[in-house]
Amino acid sequence: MRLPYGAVVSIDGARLLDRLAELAQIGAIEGTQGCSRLAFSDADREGRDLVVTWMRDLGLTVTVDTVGNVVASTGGDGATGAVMTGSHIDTVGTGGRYDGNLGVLAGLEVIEATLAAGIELQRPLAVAFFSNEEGSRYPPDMMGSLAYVGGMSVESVLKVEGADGTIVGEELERIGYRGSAPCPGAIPHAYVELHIEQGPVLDRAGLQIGVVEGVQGISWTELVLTGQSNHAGTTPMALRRDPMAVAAEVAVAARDIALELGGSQVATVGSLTLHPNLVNVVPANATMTIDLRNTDEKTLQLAENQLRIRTAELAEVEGVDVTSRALARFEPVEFDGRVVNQIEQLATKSGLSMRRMPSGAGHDAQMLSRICPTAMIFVPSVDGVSHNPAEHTEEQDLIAGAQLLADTLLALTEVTW
Ligand code: HGY
Ligand code: MN
Ligand code: MN
Repeated sequence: MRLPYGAVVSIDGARLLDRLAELAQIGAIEGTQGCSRLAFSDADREGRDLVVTWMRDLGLTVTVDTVGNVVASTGGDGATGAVMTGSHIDTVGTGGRYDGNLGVLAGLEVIEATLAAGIELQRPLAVAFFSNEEGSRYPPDMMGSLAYVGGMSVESVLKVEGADGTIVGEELERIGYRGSAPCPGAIPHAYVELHIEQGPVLDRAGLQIGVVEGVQGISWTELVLTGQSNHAGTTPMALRRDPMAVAAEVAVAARDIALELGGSQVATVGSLTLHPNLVNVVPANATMTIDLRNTDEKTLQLAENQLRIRTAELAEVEGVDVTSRALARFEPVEFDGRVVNQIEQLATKSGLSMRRMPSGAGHDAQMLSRICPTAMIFVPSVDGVSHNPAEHTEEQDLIAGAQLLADTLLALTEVTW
């Protein structure tokens, strides 16, 4: 039976919720509903194995590429010409159970429901999970999807060294996901990603759906501040070259710059390591990361420049040396208006409350938008909390988002660009 335009398949919400719960058991964080599955860790491998088993059980063609991206398709040739969906199943170290996982498992559910309904589609459907979306163990974030679209060579991905001193290529080999499918990967007809909002906007407004128009720009920098290790008791304050003092001032400066610029500007110092990190030793060096984001590229550059100048001034006064390394830099992305409109029309048709909005978080969709018409669907995060084991989205919102994803993917199989 051919799918008449706009007719839909109804997803099985209970099956989706069961899979989300089962996957969340892998790397579960004791006493919370969150999980920890850092990219290419044993927990990541276990999660991958479970999802690949579900994909294979549906009889899908499953490919693993040279950086570990996994694509499952109803057609014979991966994602070529397919309407594609997906996200990631790696998490931050203190992650929730929905970040990324919802998009992958909802995509799988849409395919299962479509196959069960025996609907003949004009185009194949594909669902993917991309390697290392989080980037917290191995920068940059969205590493797998960036390579998938040709934005980072396989060779440079494989040699990235993690904060823990391990190497991507070796870890991929170790967990058995250094595949042979080509990367960059096949070009889909369209890509739509379902994701939790991870912010407070929808929850505060009491809305069910975010129709995502784009993703804000991201700038990750690592600073190494080098001073002079010294005795905490005998070294007069005037003789110190204390990198921790500079790190503290840089963190406050980053926050002040974001507050002064206002709007969507955010600044985060998420990691700080001191050496030798001992109670009675003035540190030798401090390594810190700075995450700056803005929906506007010019303002993001302004924030970067202001912080760079401020850091140099603060270091100079203290006699501390600064080296900086860019860990990730992505300009703001605008999604394809045709796909955004399609989502909005179908959400309206389904009577869902919604609003258009940008994404504050990075997503694989921002990379796929380089090679095909792309957009995203958000569902609310309770209290806007994410990257936290307490991350939560209500069941009815998870199911409504997955159903809208089904409606959108199937409608896009009927659209020619
Ligand atoms: O950093 C991000 O926005 C995403 O969670 N990787
Ligand atoms: Mn995510
Ligand atoms: Mn995330």
